[in-house]
Amino acid sequence: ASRLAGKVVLITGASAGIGLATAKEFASAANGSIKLVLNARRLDNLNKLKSELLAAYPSLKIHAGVLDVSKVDTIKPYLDSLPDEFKEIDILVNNAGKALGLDKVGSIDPADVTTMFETNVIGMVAITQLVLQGMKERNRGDIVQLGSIAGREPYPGGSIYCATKASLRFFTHALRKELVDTKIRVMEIDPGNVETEFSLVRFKGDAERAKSVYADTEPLVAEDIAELIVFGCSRRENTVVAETLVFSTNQASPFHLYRG
Ligand code: 8X3
Repeated sequence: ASRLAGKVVLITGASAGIGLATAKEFASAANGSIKLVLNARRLDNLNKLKSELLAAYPSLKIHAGVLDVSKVDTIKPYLDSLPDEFKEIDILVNNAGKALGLDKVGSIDPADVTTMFETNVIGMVAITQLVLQGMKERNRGDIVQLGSIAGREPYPGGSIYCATKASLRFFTHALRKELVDTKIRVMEIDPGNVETEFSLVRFKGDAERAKSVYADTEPLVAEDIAELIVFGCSRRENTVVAETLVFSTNQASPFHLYRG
């Protein structure tokens, strides 16, 4: 835990799911001795999280602000507006991302194609480029990339989402190679099914359909992934947990999901 002390951690998409759980896990692992820069599209949820965390860990420093990474022109002004004590980002968690629909090619709403690529790829690349500048100057920092089994094994109905996560994967691995002569670590975590708002978003609010994804299984929960993120970031500085494929015990691929 002391390896995390005093670090500045920026988490995108921190208002729910894996992002929210990761904020809590960093706060807990560092016992409040950490600075969190939390952003998402919804400020009310972030403010709720902020007061909850500050009540539990009074020594925490938290900056909560609105950011939609898919609006790339807003990223630099957002980063420039951070108060000085939050400006030097040590850990960037690229968590914001989404799947929309399970439609087959030929029937995919072009707006969904654009939104998925803009959020999962274009926005992720844009914030990474900006945050990396300071990391390079300081010759330290961790970049944690939320990939997916979908980026390794494409499945029918997931063409666009899978393509965005495969893009993230190749971007991430090229980046690690570019940074091999630095102290900057690049980590990728590829989860299978995790029960969050992910499926509710994918099915555009259809709660029943979203629930059926996890029916009769014991899916991973957001905290499981948060623990792995914090584990990676709290290794000795010479250790890079380069990539982690993580399933619930019921799952072995997008196509192998045991429903007991
Ligand atoms: C989430 C995993 O397989 O539901 O990224 O697309 S999957």
